[in-house]
Amino acid sequence: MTTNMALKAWVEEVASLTQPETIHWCTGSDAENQELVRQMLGSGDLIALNTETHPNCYLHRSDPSDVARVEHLTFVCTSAEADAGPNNHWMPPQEAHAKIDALFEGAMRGRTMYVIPYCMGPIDSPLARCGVEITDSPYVVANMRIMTRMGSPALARIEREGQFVKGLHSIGDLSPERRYIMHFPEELSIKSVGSGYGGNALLGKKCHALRIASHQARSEGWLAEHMLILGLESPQGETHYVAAAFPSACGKTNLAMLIPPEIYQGWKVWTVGDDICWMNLGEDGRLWAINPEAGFFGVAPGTSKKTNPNALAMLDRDAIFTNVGVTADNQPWWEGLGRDEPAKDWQGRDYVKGNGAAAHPNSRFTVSIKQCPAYSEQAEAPQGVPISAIIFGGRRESLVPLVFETESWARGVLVGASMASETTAAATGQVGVVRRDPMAMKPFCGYNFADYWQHWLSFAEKSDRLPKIFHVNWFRKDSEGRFMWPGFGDNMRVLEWIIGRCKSSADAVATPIGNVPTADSLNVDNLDIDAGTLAELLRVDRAGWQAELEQIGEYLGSYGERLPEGIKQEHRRISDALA
Ligand code: SAT
Ligand code: MN
Repeated sequence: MTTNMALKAWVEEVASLTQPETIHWCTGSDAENQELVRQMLGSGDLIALNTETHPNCYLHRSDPSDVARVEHLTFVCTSAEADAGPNNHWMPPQEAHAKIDALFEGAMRGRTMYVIPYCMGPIDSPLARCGVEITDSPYVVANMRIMTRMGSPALARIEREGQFVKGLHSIGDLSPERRYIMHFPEELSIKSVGSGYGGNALLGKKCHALRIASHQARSEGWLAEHMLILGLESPQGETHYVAAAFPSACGKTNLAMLIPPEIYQGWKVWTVGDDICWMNLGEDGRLWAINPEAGFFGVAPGTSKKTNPNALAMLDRDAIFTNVGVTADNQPWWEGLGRDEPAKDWQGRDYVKGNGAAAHPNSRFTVSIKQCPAYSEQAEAPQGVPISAIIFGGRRESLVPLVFETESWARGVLVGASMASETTAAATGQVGVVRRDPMAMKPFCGYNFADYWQHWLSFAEKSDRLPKIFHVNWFRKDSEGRFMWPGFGDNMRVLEWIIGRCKSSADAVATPIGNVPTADSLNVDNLDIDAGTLAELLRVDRAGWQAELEQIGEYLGSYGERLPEGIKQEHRRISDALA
């Protein structure tokens, strides 16, 4: 229980609405986790995997109609519709409460209601924020235990500070017709019903750490972003930290823990986070970042010894797998693993070749960040890490160069605001359609994008030591549909150039959209890439960009009156330079 009266009253109120059989306050202890796992093995919520190859690893199969985020059922419920913006689905708060409370009525009958106090960020960090999730899903508890600092220390902080974000979750009847994910940023609260999957159900993640936190960050003067954080250490022992925003399922986890190619002797990448980044200005004028999460909820398919050896190394113990296939000897399996054969698919059916994928394309692993071989001790630093460069990137098979540097903060904000990417399986809906995904925050910004861009722009008035902003694209394809850039570990070459630009030691050519590497400033030693392909990857196609800028202008124009002058100005400047 708790000494915080607001929390106590809320738990009582929720219990009388949802009518659980029992209430369990989570402490986060090992014994508690073991008991939960035991119960879930009994109920079939978890399936034990091969204990020799994968000790303490479990498989969860979600309902086949519940396998990804559902953006069309996700609402931001501010009092004024314009505050949620054209980028969000909106409902008036009262109507939203009424609609969703009706679905919570009696929803936990016969079930245990878990109360999960959690902290997003290092437990003693001034940048961290706490929340409490109430859920009837033991699977959510097990995941929150890995993904957040959960249990007694978080409750102690809540009792000290008094403030916390309220998250109410029930799997309900898992029916897509009775599924909603509602956010009430003005009340610092979240209500989610009808889904047990990932970002819909682990409320600390996208719901709190992005949608609610972005809203909070705006009023408090910081940034809550959909970014990985990595440290790049040179052979001389100098470490630069980089934050990078890519849409879901575009390789953030791989980039966050990449292993540099052999020619990069003595270089090392340190992982601080793979998905979310909270940044605040330090007294020194630099942006300091923390990873609010404590684990990875990573995409399994495509993860192999070749693409991400660090990920593979952390997945052979103490991990939860969701919707992957299994081999005949009960090891987890997914497309692109590059070893063994599946015997059962993600729905537990016998695997038949040619009859669909064994692992769902949005199948996931949940694992503690501390198991990552590249784990950075700085992930626990209360003050965070100082960011030298911010990278934006999308999945674009044409036009967008491998990398370019923006000439100023305001230009970087425009480039972030104009980002576009092909959609992926991380959300339900069509895959492979190019859509605008500003700062990779389209599904996650808890308020009007126009105000969000203004908030970003405002940092230039507060500091002259802000990070440099870059844009990258690992996903260019040639006329035969083959990827032109090898990606994965070789992205190190682009990171080196980026850090080189931050230190004024790497060369660049100015173009209307920004600075691209000179032919010899990007290290392509030992890389099987011909000069023509490299030139194409770095080329700025004027006519193509003119058309792109026109589309960007139309998109930005849809934000109407609220669109910041600074954004219009930068858009005009690039358009003029291209004319
Ligand atoms: O399901 S999550 O929203 O947590 C994963 C993602 O889409 O990035
Ligand atoms: Mn994400």
